[in-house]
Amino acid sequence: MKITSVHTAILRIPEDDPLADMPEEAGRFRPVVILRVRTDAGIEGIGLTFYGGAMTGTLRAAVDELVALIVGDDPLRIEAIHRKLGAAAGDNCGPAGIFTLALSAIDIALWDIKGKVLDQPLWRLLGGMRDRVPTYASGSLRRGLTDDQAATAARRLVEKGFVEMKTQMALPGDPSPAEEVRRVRVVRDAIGPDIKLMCDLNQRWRPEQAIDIGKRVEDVGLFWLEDVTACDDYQGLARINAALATPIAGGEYVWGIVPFRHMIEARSVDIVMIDLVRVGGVTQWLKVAGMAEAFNLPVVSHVIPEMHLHLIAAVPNGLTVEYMPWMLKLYQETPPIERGQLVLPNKPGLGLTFDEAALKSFTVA
Ligand code: SMN
Ligand code: MG
Repeated sequence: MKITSVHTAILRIPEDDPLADMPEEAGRFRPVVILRVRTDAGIEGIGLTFYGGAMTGTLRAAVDELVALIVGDDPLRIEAIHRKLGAAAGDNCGPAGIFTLALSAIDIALWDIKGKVLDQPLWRLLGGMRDRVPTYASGSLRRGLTDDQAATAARRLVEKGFVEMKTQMALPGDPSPAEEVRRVRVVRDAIGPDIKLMCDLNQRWRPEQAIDIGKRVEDVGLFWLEDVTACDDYQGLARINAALATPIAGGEYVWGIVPFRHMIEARSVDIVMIDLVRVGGVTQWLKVAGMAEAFNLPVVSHVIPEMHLHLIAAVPNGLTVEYMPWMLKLYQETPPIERGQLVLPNKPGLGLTFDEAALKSFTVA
């Protein structure tokens, strides 16, 4: 089998909040690069990538330049393609940033093709540990909301049937520790004790702040505290992790597979979060999951639940899928949630088909 043609586009997706209808700022868009890879067997694989921000045109160009190099190649030889693209560019201008983001879109599309060729959904092809996975609502309970808005949004999520959800501290401005604690208690009080509640700091605390506020919120019973300080301060994270009873999660901000080794060896995190586009695609995501398994650690996903559910379901140490609904509108159909769990699709590959009308309405270039 050979890759015969490739196509990319840039889309702008509205930044709304479909889960709790509590957008922080209306009228904003997220840029995404989508990729289609076609083969001589008539099979098409889809992939995408993002985080390019104001450099999304550059990211698209990187995908175009890299994917052009594999036209004519066998799409099932994914490691060989990684090596080829590394030698062509990434070994010199990588391993992080635009190269890895572009590589991930290609890797995802190749795995979609492999699933379709073998007529298996990815989660079964990659391990098939379970056919339903826990999921948590994300993107609604943001730090920029007022306490009242956060409480209302949290109650809406419970009404919608979510049994796990994520909020944020590190509030805007220069909040006191007491203000930080107040916010997370407002959310906990709105949802009651039985809902799993995670909290993201997005690297905004210093280690001593994380230890101080982390101790003050221990009785809130958080399922995890995420990215409590700079993502690559492995020693600082380890100090925080040792000081707090609440599990520490991290990993979404690091690139490729090697930083996870340092993070895990330093005992910086209890829960390893792996981002499909920053890690280098499905191929590399699975390697990090295996590394975490060897250290007796669970893994969780970051954004794009419609793809990540396959990976969390495939591996034995998958814990929960972040239900961040940004990109769901790109597809004709996305996996349903039943009793707080995502139901894995039985269609081959990713099981996703672009909604052509939606793509048209979001396409800018
Ligand atoms: C997050 C970060 C960047 C983009 C989207 C979401 C956040 C999360 O850290 O974990 O959801
Ligand atoms: Mg996060």
